[in-house]
Amino acid sequence: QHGVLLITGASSGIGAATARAAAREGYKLVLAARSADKLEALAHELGPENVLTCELDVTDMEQQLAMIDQTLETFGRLDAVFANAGQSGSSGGFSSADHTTWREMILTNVYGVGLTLQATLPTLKRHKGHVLLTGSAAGRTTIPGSMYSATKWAVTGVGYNLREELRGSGMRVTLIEPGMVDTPFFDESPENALEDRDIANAVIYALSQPAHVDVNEILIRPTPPTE
Ligand code: NJP
Repeated sequence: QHGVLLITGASSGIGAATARAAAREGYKLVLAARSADKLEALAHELGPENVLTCELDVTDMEQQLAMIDQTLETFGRLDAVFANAGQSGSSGGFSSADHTTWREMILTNVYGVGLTLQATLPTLKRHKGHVLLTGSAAGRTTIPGSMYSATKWAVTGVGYNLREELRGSGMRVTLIEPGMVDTPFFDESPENALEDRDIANAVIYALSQPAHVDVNEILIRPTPPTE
């Protein structure tokens, strides 16, 4: 019995793959994203009795607070949160990228993560809970002219600063840093990419360690092609 795991951005890609892996491990799940229909389909697949779906835009604090209320009504506790929802914006460099995509991307990737933390931490603290964040390999290396990369540097900072805030609380913080993953994040499948379940495996690894083991960061990149 592993307790209750809440996943944002659970409607596709890494979040949905993590939901599938965690369901196999015996977690009860709270699945959140904007696409209610996709969440319902996933809940149906996983067995609705152990799954709560929440329609959530991570940039809306009222919806975040409603999600935590529903979680407590349904399961009575919360043990882990995977703040994974994120978006990419246009590339092209700071001088020429389409800046109109920046606002929503920054709000989702940075502000949205902060709101998920603020909404869930009071409840998580009761059970010495575990916070996992989807940062990125792009959040510790550079992609020339990429505002997306900059948002993920911010997520790296959130992870480090949160760990300091929670020092001594018995809580754990894990930063998951994927390289290229073949998910609906990209309009076309990238070459030489990881699969969503590769990242899900890393999340399960961090979650399933004993209480005295705090997996701080996992950086996962695809193996470079041999030719
Ligand atoms: O992509 P995708 P990934 N409020 O598009 C949700 C990071 N990452 O699995 O709301 C709430 O399949 C969206 O759901 P919906 C990436 O930055 C990826 O690859 O229904 N939810 C969907 O469930 C992101 O942080 C790669 O549209 C919102 C999910 O987010 C995370 O991995 C590499 C939302 C996105 O799923 C998952 O992305 C890397 C909002 N406002 C990091 N906006 C990669 N794929 O290569 C979006 O280093 N969502």
